[in-house]
Amino acid sequence: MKFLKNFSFEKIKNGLEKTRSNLINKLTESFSGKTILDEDTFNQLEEILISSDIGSKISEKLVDTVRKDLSNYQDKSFDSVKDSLKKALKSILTNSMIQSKNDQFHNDRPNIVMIVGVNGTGKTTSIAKLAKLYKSLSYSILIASADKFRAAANEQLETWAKRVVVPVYNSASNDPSAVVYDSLIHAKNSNTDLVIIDTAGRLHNQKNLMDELLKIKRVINNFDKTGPHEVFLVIDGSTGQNGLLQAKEFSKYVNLTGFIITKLDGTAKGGIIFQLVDELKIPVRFIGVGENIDDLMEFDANSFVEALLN
Ligand SMILES: Nc1nc2c(ncn2[C@@H]2O[C@H](COP(=O)(O)OP(=O)(O)OP(=O)(O)O)[C@@H](O)[C@H]2O)c(=O)[nH]1
Ligand SMILES: [Mg+2]
Repeated sequence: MKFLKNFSFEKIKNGLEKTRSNLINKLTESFSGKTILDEDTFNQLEEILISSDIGSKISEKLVDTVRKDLSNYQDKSFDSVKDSLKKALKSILTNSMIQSKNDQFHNDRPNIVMIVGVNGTGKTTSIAKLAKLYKSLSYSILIASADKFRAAANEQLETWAKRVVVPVYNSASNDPSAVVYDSLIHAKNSNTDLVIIDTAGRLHNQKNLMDELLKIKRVINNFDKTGPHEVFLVIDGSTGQNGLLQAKEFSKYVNLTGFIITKLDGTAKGGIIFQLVDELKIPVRFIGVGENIDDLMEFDANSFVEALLN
């Protein structure tokens, strides 16, 4: 991982504090002191997993795995349960995820990254955080200000971009696609490595706004038939099951290449990540664990699960 410099297990652990303590406290209560694990305990395990939004289907599968593992283990302590659970959770994430390489771009410049999602999930602030990460790899970056819907969207973007000293492309046009096209030309002329496109928040039932995404995609495609190279859906981790719906709806319009799951620090329902990956077969690429500029982490299945059950 190239972002290792920014990577902090401690931060992930702190960010997942609420999800972890929900899980660990309940698990400890259920399992401590038990030498025989009866059906009742396994049922409790399933309930605990469901309460962190891991989903009933996956929770059932996980419990089956733990039951099977434990019948083979000599040691039927809580630590064994945790070990088995960790293994099973990691395999959900690694089985379903295509190998995603956050630090590898194709050679033709600019690489085009589109950021989409419903209102207020953390798109704009995550873009600044992403820009900082990519800047640390010495990429030159331009952020396209293509949210023409919300008042003062551009000012907010400018403020965040200033903090990471990355230029923002904006124009007088009210048409997001026109801003995107102009920004790509500008990036090409200035030999910029990476264009990150900020888009307006939209709900899947706002047909005109969803259609606008198609138009932006077409404009990018006309500029470079291999683009957009990445389309990240930003999901607020605390919205739970609704995140699944968002992912399914946005997938109908754009070819999502990854998720950015934000606000994990504010929720006990971080288990939603397992459902998203399992059901949509789209990888989580970054996670947001706080409001500061360094609080976006590259997603790593191993660290995530370790932090969750530490
Ligand atoms: N605690 C916490 N807050 C976050 C995180 N990511 C974003 N936020 C906050 O979420 C709020 C909304 O963030 P924005 O980046 O403006 O969201 P947006 O998706 O661009 O919003 P719209 O453009 O209105 O759709 C801000 O107050 C952010 O600081 C995170 O990982 N943790
Ligand atoms: Mg925004």
